[in-house]
Amino acid sequence: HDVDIPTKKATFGMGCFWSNDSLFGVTPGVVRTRVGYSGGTTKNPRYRNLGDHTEVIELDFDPKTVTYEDLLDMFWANHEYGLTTKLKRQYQSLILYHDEEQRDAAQASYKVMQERCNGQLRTEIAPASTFFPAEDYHQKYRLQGHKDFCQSLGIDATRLQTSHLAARLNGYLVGVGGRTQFEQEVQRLGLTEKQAEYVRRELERNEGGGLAC
Ligand code: MHO
Repeated sequence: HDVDIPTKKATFGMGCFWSNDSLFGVTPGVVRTRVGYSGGTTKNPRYRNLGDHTEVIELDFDPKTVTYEDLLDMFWANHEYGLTTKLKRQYQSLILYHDEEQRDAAQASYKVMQERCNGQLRTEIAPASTFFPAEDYHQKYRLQGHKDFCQSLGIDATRLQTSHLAARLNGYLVGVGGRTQFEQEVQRLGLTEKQAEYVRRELERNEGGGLAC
């Protein structure tokens, strides 16, 4: 389930966090993901009472495999509701940086995008502050649609936020990541042949769709 290597964090708001969770969960170099609320000041936000917080995804990534710049490219390319639309705070386009390097990279990519968007970009860049994990039912939302499968794998509420396998399956099951990549790592993920067959079936059924909220 778990991968024990040194990681760095990245935090992004890109619209509804369910689909971002699937997208980043299967990205090579992303080790773990969790979704939650951040970027605001109100205490203990909940989904039905977000205050001034935003839906964000928090990633643990292996900088030897994927760079923060790569992740920024994915950030810009995968917003649920676009980059220039006026949205409520819940869906704010948001980069929360964890160190000065991330801040500089975020600001540099922002400049390029701002030009491309004719000054209409609504993205905000801010230092990472308290991250409040979302309710269990939001974690690996797509994977949780496969209740029996989760049970057979021992994926419980805790593991939804800590397991590398859960992050991967949450993408593959909705057709993200692709068959080729799945076959390359299926051994490493430690699935039984029966479990692998189940994932292949869903992957093929959903390939090319699946991401929209
Ligand atoms: N369209 C979805 C968005 C959920 S996302 C966690 C809904 O209205 O339920 O914001």
